[in-house]
Amino acid sequence: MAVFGGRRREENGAVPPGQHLTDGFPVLSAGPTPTIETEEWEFVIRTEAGVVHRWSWDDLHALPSEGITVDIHCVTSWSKLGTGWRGVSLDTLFADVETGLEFVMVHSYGGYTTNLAMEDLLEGKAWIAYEYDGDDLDPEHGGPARLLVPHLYFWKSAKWVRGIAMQDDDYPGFWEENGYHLHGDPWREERYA
Ligand SMILES: Nc1nc2c(c(=O)[nH]1)N[C@H]1C(S)=C(S)[C@@H](COP(=O)(O)O)O[C@H]1N2
Ligand SMILES: [Mo]
Repeated sequence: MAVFGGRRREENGAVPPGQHLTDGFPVLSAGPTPTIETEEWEFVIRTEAGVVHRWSWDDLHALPSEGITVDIHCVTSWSKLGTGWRGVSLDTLFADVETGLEFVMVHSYGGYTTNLAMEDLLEGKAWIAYEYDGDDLDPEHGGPARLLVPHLYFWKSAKWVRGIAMQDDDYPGFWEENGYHLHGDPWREERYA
């Protein structure tokens, strides 16, 4: 067991440069935690043609879900290894979406936004997650549901996710407008622009 512990993994390079491990689960929110009833919750993808794909809470749960075990990395320098989630792959949600654009803006209940490239959302890289550690996702961690994009710094994993709008360029979201990097790869230390 010891060889799979944090220290050995750190020595193996599992922790990106400039990061340290935490066993806790810090809460980082730029504003108050919004209350969203699952009866009212919806997730939408809007294309450049104005087509809106819409999922209710029940619609989301009718889709195939995946258990996801991933390391997460906050730009404020904490990393947490082996976090366990359940959610629906963005590949599933984008299956019937017709778009020629390569960038998106992710929108949250409460107004938070973050920009992403399609290549960081598809092919098993991102999920709409609604369970953490076997339980419903806590509101403070983004419940009812959040985006999970673990290969990028955790500010890209929008809590209280509400929708995705296709955009024709990599226009910045909330933190990106305030100096964070447009992309945010922790292995390249893409922290600030
Ligand atoms: N809607 C929303 N999503 C957000 C944030 C936020 O302020 N609002 N903060 C981001 C940042 S900076 C981080 S590090 C993670 C923190 O998630 P946690 O509070 O579950 O640890 O959420 C990200 N997603
Ligand atoms: Mo963060």
